[in-house]
Amino acid sequence: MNTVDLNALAQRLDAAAHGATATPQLEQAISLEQAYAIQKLSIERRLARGERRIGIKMGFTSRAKMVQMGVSDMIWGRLTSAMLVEDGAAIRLRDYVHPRVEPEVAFLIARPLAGRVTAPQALAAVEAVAPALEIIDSRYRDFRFSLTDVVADNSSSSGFVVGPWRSPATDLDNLGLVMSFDGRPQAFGSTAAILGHPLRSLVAAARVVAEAGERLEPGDIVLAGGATAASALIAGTHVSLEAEALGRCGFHVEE
Ligand code: OOG
Ligand code: MG
Repeated sequence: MNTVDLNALAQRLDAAAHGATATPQLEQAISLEQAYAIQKLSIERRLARGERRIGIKMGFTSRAKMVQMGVSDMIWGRLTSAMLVEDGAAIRLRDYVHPRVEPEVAFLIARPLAGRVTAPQALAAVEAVAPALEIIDSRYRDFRFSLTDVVADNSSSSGFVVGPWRSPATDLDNLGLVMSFDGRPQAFGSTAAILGHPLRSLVAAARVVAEAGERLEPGDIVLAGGATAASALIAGTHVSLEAEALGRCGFHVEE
């Protein structure tokens, strides 16, 4: 275990993401702690290129996602400014390896939040909530990975679109979600699929960042996790999410 070159693996995963080229699954067995260390080192490479840290994403917070990927532990990853796609903007398929999209909910943080908090305490730290689409892109060949592989690969973070921000008083319990490709429904879900209530994902986010010695900062965005299985992106399509009580967001996919 001690012979794992964390920096070399971080560099390899960062290069795969930056160059939009697939890399083989990690050949060595690594611990979860080492996987998060690789993730942190790979993000430091992005920050060194001028990207800013803008929040975190939670993963495998719904059964649908766990079943699709065969991973049953919650994971998290870091979001940077380069991953933010403006609502309504276009992305280019060639900038990714094999991107997929999934419907999510986003929280905007108003006050520092970290550690073991209750759902009301977490909600009190929220400035606003919004519908969101996460563009995930595993840097691993065939989009296949183990738990530690995906954590090292920043939990497949590659892009995200956030819709209009709404009052944190918006009740997030069991809101219908429809993700469409060119107006045709592609996936149906509910915010209740996210740990029963998306706020539980924020509670978990506060705990995991604290375990990493960090905290959620004012202005941070937290993605609660996909409510449905992810769908592969197709060039020439318009992807949209219609979320009950939250509104819509979307983006175009170019070649
Ligand atoms: C890992 C990322 C999981 C989610 O919302 O559950 C995730 C993956 O599926 O590649 O983003
Ligand atoms: Mg996700």
